Amino acid sequence: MTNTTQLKVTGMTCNHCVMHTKKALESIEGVDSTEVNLEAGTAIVVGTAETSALIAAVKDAGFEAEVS
Ligand code: 9UX
Repeated sequence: MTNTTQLKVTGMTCNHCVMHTKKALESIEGVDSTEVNLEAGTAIVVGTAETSALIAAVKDAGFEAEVS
């Protein structure tokens, strides 16, 4: 089932960070699209991937994430 998940992402300080987060999320199988916002510290992810996999990918990219 396709879900839209909103994550709170902390630690992003520039637009390059945003691209790291986007790439990390979009590299996960089942992720169709992402919208990452630097000012808001949010990532909206559309797809079928498990939330835990999304959070793990953001952490691997060097940031912190939680469901918001
Ligand atoms: Mo946003 Mo950078 O980093 O080294 S502050 S990518």
